[in-house]
Amino acid sequence: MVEQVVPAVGPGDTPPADTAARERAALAAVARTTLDGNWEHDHTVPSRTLYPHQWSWDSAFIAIGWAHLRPERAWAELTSLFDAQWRDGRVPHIVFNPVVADDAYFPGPAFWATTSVAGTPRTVTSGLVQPPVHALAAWHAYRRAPSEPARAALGRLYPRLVAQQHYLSNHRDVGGAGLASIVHPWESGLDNSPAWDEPLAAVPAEAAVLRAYRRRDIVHAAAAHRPTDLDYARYVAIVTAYRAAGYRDEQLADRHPFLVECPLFNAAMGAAESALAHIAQEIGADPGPHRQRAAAITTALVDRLYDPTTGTFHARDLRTGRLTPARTVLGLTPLILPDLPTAQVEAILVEAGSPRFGLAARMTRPLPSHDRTAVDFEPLRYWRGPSWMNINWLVRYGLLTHGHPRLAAGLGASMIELAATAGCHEYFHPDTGAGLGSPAFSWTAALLLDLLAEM
Ligand code: 2M8
Repeated sequence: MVEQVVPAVGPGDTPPADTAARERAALAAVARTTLDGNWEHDHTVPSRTLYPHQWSWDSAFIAIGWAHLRPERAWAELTSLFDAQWRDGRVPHIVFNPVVADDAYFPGPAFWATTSVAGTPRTVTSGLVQPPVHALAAWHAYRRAPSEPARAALGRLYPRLVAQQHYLSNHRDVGGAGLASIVHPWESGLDNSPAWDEPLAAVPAEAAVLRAYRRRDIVHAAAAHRPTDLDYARYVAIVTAYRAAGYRDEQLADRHPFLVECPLFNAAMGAAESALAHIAQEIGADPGPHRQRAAAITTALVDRLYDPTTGTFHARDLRTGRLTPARTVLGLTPLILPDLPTAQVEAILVEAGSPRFGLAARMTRPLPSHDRTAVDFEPLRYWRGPSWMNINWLVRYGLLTHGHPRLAAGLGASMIELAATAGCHEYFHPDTGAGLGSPAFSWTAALLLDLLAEM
C-alpha cells in the first residue's frame, strides 16, 4: 500500500496561531513520536521495555492512532496480528517477535510452546485471547481515513474478524447462555482488576512456584504497582492447566480452574457484531446476521451480568455461578453496545456519575479503573485504581453512541489534560494525574491522537 502521511493536527507544518492550538500540536507531536518509536516493521509494541512483542487489543487501539498518521500502518498492524490467528479462529493475545530474546518478557515463547499445537501459526503466540475490540477499531480506523486501499484491507480482514467471533461464540460459550467466558484474567485486559479476586483466590497455587521463573515486569516497573507474586503464581497455574490440555476448549467446565463471564469482553463481542454489520455493508456483504447476533449478545449480557440491586454490570464466576461483588469500571463498558436498553444506559450513567467514578460534563480526572470509594481501591496498583486511556476512550465512545455529547466532551477534555500534563504513560494516578507504568505507551498515544482529531 502506498505510504500516506496524514497530519495529526492542523494543516501541515505551519505553526498554529493561538496557544491552545500550539499546545495541541505539541501534544500530537509527542504522540506521534511515541508511536513512531514503538513501530516494529509490521506492528507496534505497547512499550519497548515492558511489552516488547505484539499484543492483541493494544494493536486494535493502536490502529486507530495510525489511521490519523499513516493509514497503511493501521492496516499493517491489524493484518500482522490476524496473520497469527489460529485455525480455530482465536486471535492470540501475544504474538512473539522471534528476534526478541526469550527472557525479555515473562512468560515468553518457550513457556507458551504453541508451535507444537495443531492449527497454530509458525510464529510463537500465546494461547489466550483478549477483548475482541478489533472489528470496532477496524471500522473506526476506516472511517477516520477512508480510501480504496483501506476498503480493500477492510475486505481482507472481514472474514478473519468473523472467524474470531465464531471462535468466541462457539468455543467459549461455557455458560451456554450466549456469552463468551474468559479462561484467564489476562484475557480480560484488566488483568489485576478486583473483579477477578474471588475467582482467582480459588485457583490453587503457591508463590513458591515462581522460584522456577523470573518475572520481568518488576525489572521495568515498581513491584508495588504490579500484581503480587501470589497473583503471578496463579496466572502461571491457569496457563499451565490450559496448555496441558493443548489449549483446547472442550469440557472447560469440567477441568479449567478459572472461568468468568466479563462485562467488557462480552460488550466488545457484541459491539464487534455491530461494527461487522457496518463493515459488511461497506464491502457488499450481508449485515443482517451481524445485527441479529449483536442484539442477542446484548440481551444475554443484560440477563446474565446486570445486577438490578447494584445498578451496574458485574463479572459472573462460572465456578460458583455468582456475580463477583466488585464495582469496577468494567461495569460501565456495556455502554459501547448500540442496542443497550435505556434502563441499563441510565443505570450506567448514574453509576459513572457517582463519587465512585466521577463522570461529569466538567471533570478534573478521567475515570479510575476501580470504584474510588471501595476499601480495596489502590491508586498506584495497575488495574486496581489507576486511570487508563483505552477504557476511558471506550466509555467516551459509548457516551457518544447513546447521545451524551456533553459528558463525552467532559471526559475527553480530562483525558487530553492528563496526557498534556503527564505524557503518554501506560496509566495514571487517578487523583494526582501522575504518569505510571511505561512512559512511552502506544495505546495512550494512539487514542490521544484520535481524541485530538475529534475534539
Ligand atoms: C498488560 O498485560 C500483560 C499480560 O497480557 C502483562 O501484564 O504482562 C495489560 O495491561 C493488558 O491489557 C495489555 O494488553 C498488556 C500490554 O499492554 O499489558
